[in-house]
Order: sequence, then C-alpha cells, then structure tokens
Amino acid sequence: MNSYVERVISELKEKNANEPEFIQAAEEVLSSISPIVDAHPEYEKAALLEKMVEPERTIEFRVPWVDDKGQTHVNRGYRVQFNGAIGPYKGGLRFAPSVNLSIMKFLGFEQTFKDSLTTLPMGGAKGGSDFDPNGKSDEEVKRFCQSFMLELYRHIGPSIDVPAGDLGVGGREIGYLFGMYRRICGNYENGVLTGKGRSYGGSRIRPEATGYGAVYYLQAVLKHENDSIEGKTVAVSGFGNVAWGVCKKLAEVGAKAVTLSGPDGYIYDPDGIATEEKINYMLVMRASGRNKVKDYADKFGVEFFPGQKPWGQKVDIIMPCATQNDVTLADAEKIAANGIKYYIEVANMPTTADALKFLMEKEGVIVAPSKAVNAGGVLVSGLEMSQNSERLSWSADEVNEKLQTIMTGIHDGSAKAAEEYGLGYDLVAGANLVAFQKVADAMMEQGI
Ligand code: 2IT
Repeated sequence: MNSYVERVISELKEKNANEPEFIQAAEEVLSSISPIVDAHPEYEKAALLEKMVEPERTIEFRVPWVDDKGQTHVNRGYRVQFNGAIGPYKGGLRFAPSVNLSIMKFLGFEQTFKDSLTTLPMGGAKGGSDFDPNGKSDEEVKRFCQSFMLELYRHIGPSIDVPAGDLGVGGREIGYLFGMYRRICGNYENGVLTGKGRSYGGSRIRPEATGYGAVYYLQAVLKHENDSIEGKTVAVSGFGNVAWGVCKKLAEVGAKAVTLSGPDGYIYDPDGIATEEKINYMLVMRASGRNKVKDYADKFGVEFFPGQKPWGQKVDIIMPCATQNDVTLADAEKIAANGIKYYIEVANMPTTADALKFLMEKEGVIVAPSKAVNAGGVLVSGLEMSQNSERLSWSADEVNEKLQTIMTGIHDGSAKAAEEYGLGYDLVAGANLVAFQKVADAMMEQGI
C-alpha cells in the first residue's frame, strides 16, 4: 500500500477512535485507491486525503417535540455536509434510535463517493436524528418533522444542500418537512428536498429507484458472467422501501426474492415475494409501524424464523437490503459454504469488514459494493432536482430509462477501471477508484 495512504489510515483510526462505522467506511475507500495516489505525489503536499476524511461541516442540534399526552421529548438532530466539491451537498435523512455521529459520518462519507458515481453534480451529506418513528402517531411524527426543520432550514437550499429520505424517513416525512420549510422561507423552492410526493414536484420512479437500480446493476453483473436473471432465487433482508423495490423488479424480470427480514427474524417464502398482493403487503407492514416481518408469515402462511437472519438459505443471489453490519463473518461463511456466487450489497455498508474481506478473497464469489449498487436512489433524486429546476416532469419511462442506462454505466465503468489497474473483475476497488478520481480532481482543481 502507498505509504501516504497508510499514514492517513493510521491517523484516521487515532483521531476517530470512538467512531467505528466511520473508520470502517473510510478505510475501505482509502485501501482501494493506492494506485491513483502512487501516480499523484502532489496529493500528499495538498493533504488531499486528510481533507477527504474530514467533513466540511458537521451540524448538531436540539429537536424538542411534544407527544400526544403533552409530554415534551428532546432528540438530537444532525447534518454532516461531508464534501461539496462536485455539487450541492446531497444525501438522505435517517430517523432511527441507532443514529449517532459515527453513523452520520460514515453515511456522509459513503454518500460523497456514491454521488460521484452517479455522474450527476452532487456532493455528499447525511443527516437525521435518534428519533424512533416506530410506534409514533401520525401527529407525533408531524410535530417531530416540523421541529427538526425549524433548525435544519437555515443550513439547506436547492443549491446548498438537498436532503432526502433514508431509514425511517419516507414520503410522509418528506411532505411534513417540505411543508414546514415552505412556511418558514415563504417561497416555493421545492428543489430543496427530494423524494417528494407527485403532487408537489416529486419524480416518477423515485420510490422504486434504489431497488430497481440495484436489480439493473445485478443484471449487468450477470451479463458480464454470461448468466441470466431468469429463474434466479434471491435472499433479501429488510422489508422497507429498498427491499420492496428489489422484490418488485425481480418479479418483473422473472426472478424471485424468497426471504425478507426484520428485527424479529426472517420469513422464507419458497413461491417468492412475487405477486402484487405480497409486494403491496410489504408497504402495509412498513406503514403499520409495528416493525415485525412475522406479520408476512401470519398473512401468507409461510415459515418464520424468530431471531435469525436469512443468510443460511441456499439461493442463487444474496441481496442485503436492511442496514449496516447485517452480514457477519459467520454469515459470510454460510454463504460461501452454500456455494453462492453473487453477493450484491444493497443497504449502505451491510457487511462487516471481516466478512467483506472473507467474501472478496473467496474464489468464485462476486462481490458488488453498496455505494455502486444502491446509487439508483440518489441518482433519481438528482433527476428530481433537474426536473424541479426546469419546472417540468418526465414520464416514468423517461426516468426509468435514464436510471437503467446510468446504473449499467456505473457497473461497466467500475469493471473497466479495475481492469485498467490490473485488478481483474474487482467491482469494490473499481467503484472506489472511479468515485475517488472525480472527487479528487474537483478538489485539486478548486484548491480546497
Ligand atoms: O443512501 C442514499 O443514497 C439515500 N438515502 C438517498 C439519498 C438521496 O439524496 O436521494
């Protein structure tokens, strides 16, 4: 490894010792980009890598809100504006009890490189709160969103920073956030948020985009391997928006998701989560706020495995769609023992560092990295920004076609970059190399 890269990794670990998720994400990128740094000795003098692992700005704020009984609660809000070199900061908001500074920084860092891969002009950011929307009434969620925006509004704008949804933040929350932004600012800048409803400037295909994009990326991998998607079985984790889009697109192209998971365990449906009724039921389960995947087993009479993950199932393809660190080394060993060839990360950083290393070194396993596979969501957010700034609306076919073309391009560009650096078909290194180069060029040229 390049000695400058090595030094920055060791400083990163020292400086951010209590931020394990951030260290994991940053180390993964830094350890891929040595060949570029070797060719650019000027980076060290400009401290380019040290700048890249330090957010441009981190905002933390108090979010007080009143529950239905009149009791006031206080949560912590965040916005980490990680890197704005290639466009306005862009990235989702996550509402979940697990949210902390390390998680926000890891997601903002990943977002910088993901947004670079989309080829659209977007910088990287992430935000959110440790507020848990599960089990809250609609009015409580509304009051929370309004209070959150009462602080966030001063840090965002259509050409400053454009938040969107992530875990716990969907169309309903984006609606409440935009309503409050519009009241505070007194203008109709709907390009300030993406993932909006269709009635006020949302893009077609945005709800489906992350899942659809992941399947388009998967199809490009299969094409590279002279394989086809027809009849393939897929283990999916999670049952939120991303898993929903994946199941829907898999069914459409003749494959089937056979598992879903939640905090309570996982379900196995050998017929596939492939009918309209089953796919729509995922939305019902999510909207119920119960956060239990067992509801699916009860409704459709399939097997439920309490407290377990689906990674021991023998399938053709693995697609973790839940959240970070969902697949551990023990899970990875099961996946390899089952002879599964395609390991397609979908959620942000779903694989622990040791599990990822194991799978990447395993002969016959192809690993596709989340920052490339799940880029379809923010990509269509970028298209939503374009439509808003031009005050027009593209058809579903137009958006879908752009999504498919760019996702295929992300795969092909990553494969080509890895080849060029003599790394073979390494999609993880390839994505990091392509994403890093664009951000590095912009930062060096701007002298920042
Ligand atoms: O992780 C992600 O890329 C997102 N949550 C979507 C971000 C966006 O701005 O659409």
